[in-house]
Amino acid sequence: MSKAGHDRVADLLGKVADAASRVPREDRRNFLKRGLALAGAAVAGPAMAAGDESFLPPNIPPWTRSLGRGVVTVPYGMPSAHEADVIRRTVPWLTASNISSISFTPLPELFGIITPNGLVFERYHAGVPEIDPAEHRLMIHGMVDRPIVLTMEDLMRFPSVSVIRFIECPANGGMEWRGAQMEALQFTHGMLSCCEWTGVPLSVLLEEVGVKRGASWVLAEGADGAAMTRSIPMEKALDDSLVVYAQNGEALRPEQGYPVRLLNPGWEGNTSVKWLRRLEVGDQPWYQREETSKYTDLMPDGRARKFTFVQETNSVITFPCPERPFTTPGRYEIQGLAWSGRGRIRRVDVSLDGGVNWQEARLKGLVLPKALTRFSFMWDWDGSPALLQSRSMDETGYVQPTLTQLRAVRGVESIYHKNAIHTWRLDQTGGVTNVQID
Ligand SMILES: Nc1nc2c(c(=O)[nH]1)N[C@H]1C(S)=C(S)[C@@H](COP(=O)(O)O)O[C@H]1N2
Ligand SMILES: [Mo]
Repeated sequence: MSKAGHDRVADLLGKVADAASRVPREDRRNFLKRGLALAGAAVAGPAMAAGDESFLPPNIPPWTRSLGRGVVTVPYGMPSAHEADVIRRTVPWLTASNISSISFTPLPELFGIITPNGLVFERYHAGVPEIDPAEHRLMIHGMVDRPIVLTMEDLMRFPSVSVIRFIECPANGGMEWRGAQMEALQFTHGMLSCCEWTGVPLSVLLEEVGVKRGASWVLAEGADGAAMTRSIPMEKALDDSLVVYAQNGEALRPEQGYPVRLLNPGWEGNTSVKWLRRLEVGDQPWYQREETSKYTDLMPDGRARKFTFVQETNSVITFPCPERPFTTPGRYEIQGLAWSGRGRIRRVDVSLDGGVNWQEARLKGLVLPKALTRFSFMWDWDGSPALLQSRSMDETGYVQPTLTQLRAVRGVESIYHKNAIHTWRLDQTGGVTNVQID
């Protein structure tokens, strides 16, 4: 990149860094003020002035002395108003408009491994189409014995499965390849979600239509204005690809492909074509835009890696992080997320000194293949600065590389598949910043 290019990126990143470190905290402060004002206004009885502790134990607070709101006041439940800053956010300079754009999952604020439907990151190339499921069809044709056009009702008559799987855009963290540093976990790793998906195995649908001898690829096409199209090898299609219509117990959200999308577990998010309208069976890939000009990785020698489908193992510490700093010295549970497109997470190590010493973290709760896995590490923080890192290993034995190792192999021209070990610098105040070290 030219000097001017570097300056431009630095300038833009500076602005984002400012915005990122400023917005959540200010939001929260204003919000708490607003929340308290609201609480004071809504209840009968004494208003609570700042510093008023009359509602703290052993006193009885006003909301215990009055009736709350009744059922179906809110027919579709929403989070508490006090959670109003737990939202998807965008990086405004990243895309020219919000039609072909991306929003990021608020990873710092989430618990467990499931991403709530309203917080799943969004990526679309031509906006969210308005689709009436009654008018939607899925056509399966090409090298098949019995081409079909399915209604949603037809599709839902096939036996279904439900699985918990992550979706990650391979551009996640891509801004960091050339040294750019986003000062918020939401922006360094937030093109990532994990839901319980329900639908029909693609293998079942392919069996229904009868794949002809010699067929080896499946083309998936979306019904959005971008008509997004990707070539999927038959091996994957018959292994664990799913045609899904539900996420986390309810119909897909419009942003996630309502009424139906393809899900290629563990593979780059781009292959999970949303608003799925067509599957064509063929004997070679179609070399669409999204697998040639985009979603290929430019190597130092000028050649490009193509069909880089798998999201290799990655991990990040989610607490502490820039949005959720430590406060006073004391005992903390460091937490984070690890995932691998090749299967289960076998092990996660944590370093407090920038990768010199490593200690094994505990894997919490469910450890599922191709799903987010939460890890935890108890630490007595004495108030000294530290360089916090996590390093995951998946069940194939593959270990997350350092940024230096990754750059040595791939150079710095890539955008996609940055799965390097991430470093947070913890300072004496408990504040956290994004740093890159060897
Ligand atoms: N039809 C269609 N499918 C699409 C896209 C799109 O623009 N159109 N974007 C893709 C990309 S680049 C990603 S990363 C994932 C994101 O899925 P999500 O929006 O459900 O998080 O959807 C993929 N499927
Ligand atoms: Mo993507």
